[in-house]
This record gives sequence, C-alpha cells and structure tokens, in this order.
Amino acid sequence: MASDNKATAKPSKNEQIKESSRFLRGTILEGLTDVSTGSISDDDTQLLKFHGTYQQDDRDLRRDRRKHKLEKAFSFMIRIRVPGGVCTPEQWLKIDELARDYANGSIRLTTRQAFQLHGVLKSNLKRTIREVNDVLLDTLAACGDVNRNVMCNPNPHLSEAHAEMLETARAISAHLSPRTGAYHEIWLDEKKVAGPEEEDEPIYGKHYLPRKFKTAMAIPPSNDVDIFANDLGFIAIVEEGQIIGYNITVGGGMGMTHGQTATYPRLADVMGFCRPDRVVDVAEKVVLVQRDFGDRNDRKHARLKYTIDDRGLDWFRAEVEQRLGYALEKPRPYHFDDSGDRYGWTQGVNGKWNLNLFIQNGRIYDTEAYPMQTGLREVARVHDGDFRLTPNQNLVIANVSEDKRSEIESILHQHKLDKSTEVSGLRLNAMACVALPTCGLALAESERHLPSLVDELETVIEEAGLRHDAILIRNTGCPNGCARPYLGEIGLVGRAPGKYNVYLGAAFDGTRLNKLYKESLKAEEIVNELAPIIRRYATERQEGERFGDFTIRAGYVKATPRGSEFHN
Ligand code: SRM
Ligand code: SF4
Repeated sequence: MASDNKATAKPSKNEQIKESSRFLRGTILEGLTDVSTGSISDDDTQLLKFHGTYQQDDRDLRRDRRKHKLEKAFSFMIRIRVPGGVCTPEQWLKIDELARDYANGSIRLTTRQAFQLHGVLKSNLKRTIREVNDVLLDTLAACGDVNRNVMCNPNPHLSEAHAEMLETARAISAHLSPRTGAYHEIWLDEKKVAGPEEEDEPIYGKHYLPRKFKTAMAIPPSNDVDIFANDLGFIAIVEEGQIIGYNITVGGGMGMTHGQTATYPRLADVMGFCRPDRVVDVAEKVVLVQRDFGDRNDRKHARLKYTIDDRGLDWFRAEVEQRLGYALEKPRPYHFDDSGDRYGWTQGVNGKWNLNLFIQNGRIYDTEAYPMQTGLREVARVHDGDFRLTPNQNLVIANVSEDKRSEIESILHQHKLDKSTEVSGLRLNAMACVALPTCGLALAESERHLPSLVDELETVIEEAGLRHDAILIRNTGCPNGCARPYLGEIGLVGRAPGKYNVYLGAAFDGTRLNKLYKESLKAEEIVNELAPIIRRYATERQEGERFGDFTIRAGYVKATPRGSEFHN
C-alpha cells in the first residue's frame, strides 16, 4: 500500500544522485581513470547502471581477500541490449571475443534476451563497451531507471507477423532510449555537442523514472516472453495473418522482499487495445504516467505495479488516455498455450530453417566434454542468417538457408550441440538466475544449484514416467525474481545459504502466479519434499492437466488469483 506519510517522506537517495548527475555523467570518467582502486564511487555505481554496467565483486573470494586485507575482487558485469533478442553472426563473434579477451570467458544469455559479460576489470571496461558499440550493439539503458531491453517472441518461423512485431519492438526500444550525450562522451570519446545544461531528456526528464521499467510483446499462443511479468506489454491480435492491433498490459513485476508483505510479485492487467500504428505512442504515455506518479520516496514501492494497485486500473487508463488524446479500445480475446521454448528444427514461412537449442541457464562456455562455446563460434563463422536469444535463456540459430543447413548440422554434431535437447522435459523448462558468485544480492546459490537439483529430480521423473513432460522449474538466489520464479510451476527462491522457499501452482501459460508451499527448506530436503507430489501427479493427473494446476487441485497450495493475494 502507498505509505500515508508520503507527503512528508523524502525522495530516495537515488533521486538525488540522478538529479545532480548532469544527465548520467556524474564522475564516471574520473572514476574510470583512478588506478588506486578497482572500484568506482558509490554514487557513480548507481549511474553506471544506466550505461549498462554493474560493479560487482567475486563473492567466492571475499573472505580470503578480507583475511589478507585486500580490497574486494572488484569487476564489472556488462549487459548488452538486444531488442527482441536478434543479433547477427558478426555481433555474436564480437561478444564471444570480448568474453574471452576481457571477461571471465563465458557468455550469459539473460532471461530478457540480452547478453551479459561478467568479470570485466575496470581497466578494460571502456574498451569493452566501445567494442560492443563497434558492432552496432549497445549497453545504454540495459539497466537503470529507464525502459530496458524490449522483448518479443524470438520464433521467426511462425509467421510474417513476427517480423512486423520485431520491428515494432525495435521502434519502442529506440523511442524510449535515453537521449543524454553522456553515454557517447564517456564510452565512445565523442565530443560534447551541448553542455549538460542545454541537454534535454524529452521523455524522462532529469530524474528519469522512479524505478526500472520493462516492456515485452507477444503473439499468442506463445507467451515465452512472460508478458504478464512486465510493466508494459503488447499482445498481438492477429486476423488472417495480419496484426490488427495489440491488447495493452500494464503493471507486471516479480520482485519482492522476504518478510515484507507490502512487496509482492504481480501479473499485469489488460488495460485496452490499440492499433499497430499507435503502439509507440501508447508506450510513451504509459511511461509518462509512471514517471509522474510512481513512488520516488520508496524504491521498494516504486514499480508501476504499485502505482496501479494504489490508484486503480481505471485511474491509470484515464491518465494514459488523457495524454494520448484518444480512448483505448476494449481488449480483444486472446489465448496463450505455454511460456516455454519450441525446441528443434522448424522451417519458417520464408523457407529458411531455425534451430532452437537448449543452453543450460543461458551460460555459454566450453568444457572438455561439451565445447559449446567453440561450436557456436564455428557456427557463427559460416552462418548467413541470425541468432535469436530466447526469453528462456536459450538460443535459436535462425534463418539458416537450405544450403548451409548440413554444414551447420555437422558443426553442431562435432561439438555435441546436436544433443542439447536430449534431456528431460523438466530440464528443458528450467531457468536459474545468475546469483553467486557475482550477484551482490544473492542469498543462496541458483545457477550453481539448479542443474544438480534437476539431476536428482530426474531420477524421480524417470521412475514416474514423466521424462518427456514439460514442467516449469525456476530458481533464484533471492526474492528479486530474475528468473521469474513466481511463474514457475515449481519455484525455488533463496532465503539463506543452502535454504530455499518452495512455491507451487503457477500456470504453464504464464497467467497465474504460484504460492508458497514450504518455507526455508534445506537444499537437500527439496527432492524428498517434491518426489511424492511428482509421483501423485504421474498417477492422478487428469487428461492434459499441467503440474501447476494439479498441485492446486490436489490441495498442496491455494491458487493465487492476483499479486496482492500472493502472501495470503
Ligand atoms: Fe534482475 C537485480 C540479474 C532479469 C528483477 N538482476 C539484478 C542484478 C543486477 C543484481 C543487482 O542489482 O546488483 C542481477 C545481476 C546478477 C549478475 O551477476 O549478473 C540481476 N536480472 C538478472 C538477469 C541477468 C538474470 C538472468 O539470469 O538472466 C536478468 C537480466 C535481464 C536483462 O537482460 O535485462 C534479470 N530481473 C530480471 C527479471 C526477469 C524479467 O525481467 O523478465 C526480473 C523480474 C521482473 C521484474 O523486474 O519485476 C528481475 N533484478 C530484479 C530485481 C527486483 C526488481 C523489483 O521490482 O523489486 C532486482 C533488484 C533491484 O532492482 O533492486 C534485480
Ligand atoms: Fe541476483 Fe536475486 Fe536476481 Fe538472482 S534473483 S540474479 S540472486 S538479484
């Protein structure tokens, strides 16, 4: 709920940092050249996020560094924005090269169709970001209190409507990008065209947004972008192959804080419908209302979901319509089937081929047994189509021409990538956030926890005859929700080292949140807790019944009809 003392409360510290930053400049340039430390000043670390980079430290090394009176092992995570998740082979090769030259060697595909590099030292930060820009990608607004990477369905094979939607996603992304010259000055050594005092951010103003803001687009029946987890979403309504318009969704978000019931995950509401040529306008006006009314005093209450719950959807729609100067139409019927990826080869409407690979946790790296990073590099060297990062941390080798397909297949075979999807339905639908050792907010392991948990669960799954059944399992190292755990049919959320809250009962199509089933389970207790439920599901499920629906029908948890009832 909105705090009653709002009128007297002070804007949060971040508001002041933004205000005095001269449109996101702060003292970043000076900090980058200070060789006395591997870190950056506290205020600048907040500003750096708008530039797409986070200061982190290797948490595995903290104790040892402290013991030896050394400063933390600081390094930077760089997030590279890829609207709609589409990149070229040349761009892939550059990210791969940067990962090996300046980062920790691996590439991370994120849950929002972006790339992340981890472990970049301050001395290499500028050149890495500059080289990202050299291949026409960027990091601006990948993080920070602005609109982030815009997601859309990555499956080019499905229809021409998908190509149209990708262009719209790119248009939203470009329109909502910050206009400050700071990014070009700091990272690309471009000369100031105007002093910060003459500069303007026509959409954001000098305080930018109260909090991060996320946008996604989807064409039903695939909800792979988890549209309802976004602040703003556009669901395409397609008639006879044409997008006739979009249902507009507002107020989704996953983040919450353990023990603070005023914070909760929330699924977006459908607010109205607009024609395709009005999408960018609608996106801008939704952002403007949140800019003006979002809570700037309490960052835990600053997302659009709380603005809407505090003031009501009707109020919100009226504010948006007033700024648009026209009324939104009534939402149209739509239906989602699932929120997972469609693996394997498919042929597109353009005759080209697409292969959806499974990448565990989105982490691309080589081991002796599985040289996937090398394999993908070899593919990129010969590929004449594009790559698509999926919102489930996987990868599509897309738009492969007929005459390249066998060459690519043979590279995949040599590097064992052709076997990537020969795993259980549970693993194919598993997602874990990064967590330790890089994430400063992690309370427990996630990326380094989920694969072994799935190994153990697979034994139960196999015995129960469920190897090919898709069950959504999502793990995060803290309640912030980066792998959208509250939309997992099984959700695991870190509470403390080795301890997790277990949630059950989300819908397979991303339209219902899950509910707390067991609190603070030890990691080693999770399999024993889940095994009997999985066995019962195998024998008692009704025709077509999904695991999440079963856990509600069987009485393990109550359904969560809306975010504000998540904790009830
Ligand atoms: Fe996230 C913060 C990683 C998707 C909600 N997220 C972080 C930080 C930057 C930690 C920090 O602030 O210091 C994590 C960096 C970890 C690391 O070492 O790389 C981090 N978030 C990620 C990624 C990489 C997870 C992944 O494994 O893929 C995802 C990057 C997406 C991207 O490309 O932009 C990522 N984060 C999400 C999502 C999922 C989504 O957007 O669909 C969510 C839930 C949706 C939402 O925003 O509500 C999410 N991240 C958060 C939050 C909680 C926000 C809130 O409203 O409470 C934080 C913490 C914060 O903002 O204070 C956070
Ligand atoms: Fe870090 Fe928590 Fe996000 Fe995982 S969910 S990446 S632990 S902030």
